[in-house]
Amino acid sequence: MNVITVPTRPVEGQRPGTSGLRKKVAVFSQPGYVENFVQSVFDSLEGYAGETLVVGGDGRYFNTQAIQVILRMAAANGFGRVIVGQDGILSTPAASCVIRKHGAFGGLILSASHNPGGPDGDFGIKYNIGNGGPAPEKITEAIYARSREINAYRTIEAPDVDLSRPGTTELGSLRVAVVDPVADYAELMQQLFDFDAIRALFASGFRMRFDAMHAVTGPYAKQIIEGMLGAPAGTAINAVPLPDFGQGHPDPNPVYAKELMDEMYGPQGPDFGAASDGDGDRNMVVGRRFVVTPSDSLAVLAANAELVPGYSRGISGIARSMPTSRAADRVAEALGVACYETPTGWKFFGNLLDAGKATLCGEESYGTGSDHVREKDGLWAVLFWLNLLAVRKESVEDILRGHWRRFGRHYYSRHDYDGIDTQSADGLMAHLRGSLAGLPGTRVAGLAVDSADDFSYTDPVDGSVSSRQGVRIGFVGGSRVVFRLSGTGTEGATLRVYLERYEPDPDRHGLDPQAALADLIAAADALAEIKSRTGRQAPDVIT
Ligand code: VG1
Ligand code: CO
Repeated sequence: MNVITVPTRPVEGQRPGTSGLRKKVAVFSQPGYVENFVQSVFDSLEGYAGETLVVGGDGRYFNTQAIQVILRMAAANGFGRVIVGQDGILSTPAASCVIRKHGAFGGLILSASHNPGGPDGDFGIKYNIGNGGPAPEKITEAIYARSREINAYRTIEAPDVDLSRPGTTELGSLRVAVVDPVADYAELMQQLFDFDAIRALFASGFRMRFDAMHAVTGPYAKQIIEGMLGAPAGTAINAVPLPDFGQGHPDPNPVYAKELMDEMYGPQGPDFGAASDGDGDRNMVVGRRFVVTPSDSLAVLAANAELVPGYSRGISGIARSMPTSRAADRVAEALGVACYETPTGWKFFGNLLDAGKATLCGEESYGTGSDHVREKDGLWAVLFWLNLLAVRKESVEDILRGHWRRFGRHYYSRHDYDGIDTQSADGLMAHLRGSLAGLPGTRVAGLAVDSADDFSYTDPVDGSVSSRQGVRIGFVGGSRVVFRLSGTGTEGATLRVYLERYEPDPDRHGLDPQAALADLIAAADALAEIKSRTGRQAPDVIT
């Protein structure tokens, strides 16, 4: 094997964000760009000689080109084996599953998740460690530091590997195993959920629609929901991964999953609807004419976990990202288990899961998961819901209404302002941070401020500190507004405003969420001067 050392120079801005490096395809396809980043990753790791690397992506444009580059570089850098999904496909949770099951050293996942794909769309690379989860900040910072001083990368001269057929080939001294991307994952799902009960549910005429949004979960949903669980053919729609996701925005929320929402709210809608994102780690769950917020979904799964075989012995704890509503906290309290509040991004759950401190995790951004892998897992959440529906024999709406009667309801919404000018966004956050000390005890838009801070997290396992993770303003009575800037966007800045109000009174559980949150929306604008600083009169996306 002839290893070539290619001289290179650092490129600007290869700093991994909330989940990996995400840029426009045009940026990723510059000569040497992928090579620089991948070499920076390898240079930041130790002890991988002869070890296994898992590689796969969500099928978006540039996926297979990047994979071929990675295979040659993995060979040149001394990995012993690469496990790669057939056609370059591996959903994010499936990659996590494969890393764990085969004891891999780590994995490279090619995805920009819910961001649009295609030649004008986005691409991304994320490194996951041996527990199957996203690299912690210590590693991503080392990768970034390395990318700023890199002067050479290693590769070999070799033809492309045929990814279209399962089997093993040699690439220099590297063994490349092309595997069925669904098999290991499907086996794990079978261990966690009562497939017989779900099969009986479908056999009884229960109707479901799963929208894969032309992204990676199509093959998984076809094989598991239609194949193994016997749902009628056509239950999974948009189920062939396309390089441009059919020109869509593969983000499973009521705004972008419009096709599914129209059907769920139409005449004779199915009993249950679900969708997943570009790389398969997000999920949206919908009943007939009834949306479930991700924060509520986490709380419901936690409250009912013992009904599902994989969690029948109970859960050890719950973890949620800071902006996620506190609906899960109430369940944790009732169950007598701990509830952890972490910064945004799945990497912060890894230590808690590894230490057995938490079993279930969730984020308001349509992310739910458990200790079965170390990523959020879209299809897992859908199967969990199916298992609950099969056991409880109630509608999604009835389950939620029962939950709110027991625990109270957390009205919740996120307002996103996309593609705003970076300077205005930074100015807005600086202004907010500067005002924090004077806020408690004052009134904003008629609401009494109780607390104000910039969230800082100390990892209870390794003691690492992550500061400046989002501005939180608490009001007397328990309502909350949170502000932070996105770490996954590729154009300008995205301001996220998270709004939450707790309502214990069951007679007031039927309000429209935006109406229920109206005074908080006004307070958010007064606090952050959103309209005047961004020039926007309204959010681009409300979820
Ligand atoms: C967003 C979400 C966050 C999620 C991240 C990655 O990050 O808010 O909860 O973990 O995307 O999700 P940000 O920094 O843009 O708010 V995925 O499905 O894109 O890997
Ligand atoms: Co995703």
